[in-house]
Amino acid sequence: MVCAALLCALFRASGVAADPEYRARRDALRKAVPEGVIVLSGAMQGIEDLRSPFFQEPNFYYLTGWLEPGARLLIDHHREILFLPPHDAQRERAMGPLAAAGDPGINEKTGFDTVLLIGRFDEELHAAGARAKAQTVQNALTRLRMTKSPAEIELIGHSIDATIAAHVAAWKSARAGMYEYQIAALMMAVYLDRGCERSAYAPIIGSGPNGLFLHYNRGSRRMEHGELLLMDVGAECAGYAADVTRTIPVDGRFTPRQRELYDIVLGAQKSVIAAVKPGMAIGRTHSQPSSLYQVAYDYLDTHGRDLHGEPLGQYFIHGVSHHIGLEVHDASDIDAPLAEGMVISVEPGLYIPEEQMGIRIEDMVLVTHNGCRVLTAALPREAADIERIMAR
Ligand SMILES: [Mn+2]
Repeated sequence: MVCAALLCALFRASGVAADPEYRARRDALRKAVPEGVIVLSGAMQGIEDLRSPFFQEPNFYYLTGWLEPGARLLIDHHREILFLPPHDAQRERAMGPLAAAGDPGINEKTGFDTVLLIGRFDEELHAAGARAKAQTVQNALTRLRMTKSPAEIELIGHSIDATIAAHVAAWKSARAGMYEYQIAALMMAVYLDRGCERSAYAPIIGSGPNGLFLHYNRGSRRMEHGELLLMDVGAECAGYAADVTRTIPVDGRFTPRQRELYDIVLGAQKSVIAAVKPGMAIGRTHSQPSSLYQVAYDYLDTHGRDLHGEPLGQYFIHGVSHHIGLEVHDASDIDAPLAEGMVISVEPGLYIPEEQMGIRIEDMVLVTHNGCRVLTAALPREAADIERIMAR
């Protein structure tokens, strides 16, 4: 994988907090909340937390890039202070060296002019005087996070590349007799091998009837001939999530009915993608006449029929879009109109219990000044292309 120096530094990040982008984000937040005192606590991790590696709180990571536990941030109109826990020999014997206030070079390492021991926090908060309007800060931070910087879009691109490779690997391996967890395992192996930290969410590998469950993550079923396999799987690399779904035929060829329904979902997805542009609403109910949700619903409801001759709109049972960034369902005001620089999913689906079939196709798009760019376009979604790649 080739990447520019800055991005390489950010990728599999450690000690990247000094990147000026983080300071620029703090400046932007200070401007958005000029009156307030902003306090954020980073995630904690005890030495007894053995199940998962340290995972920074996303807002804290967004503002600091800091990846060690127990930190705190204070921003007021003229200062920004990073508070760090003191050195703890026992803890560092267990976890490896950790930074503390007073270390040589700590300002360069953190990107903060002022780094203090966490024990100084109360005193500094008192000195800052005014109280933050918590809601205002949250809203301002959410608004900042909704628009991705060029560096963030590059990082999301890394997550997408790794995720696409995982999906293609799954297509080439899937066959009747395999278990869902084996598909999850091979997909995760692809992106972990590329340096990604983790899955952005528990992989959803639903074969046959399990495709009906939106967040099915048990992965325990054996795939049978003639079934569909729904794979909603995305990597998290350098903190950024990918979120991609494809639905493929286990045997490598869609049946005529599977193909009919697949093409309807794909058609709905294409009409939503064509409708994405600044000013458009994502929408989540029928209350908004012009929204991405409505575009998807209208398409699905006017194409095809169920086994009783009824329209298919009733089988579209979730939202069509959400923001993606540091979190797979990223901080967002879902009612805010789209704007250039936002990254969202487009994921219509049909879930028909009577036919034991769930089909979802999910791509990630970047809102541009007059439309959108499909960031995940390198992963085919036409039925014929999927069948060609699966041909064996
Ligand atoms: Mn999604």
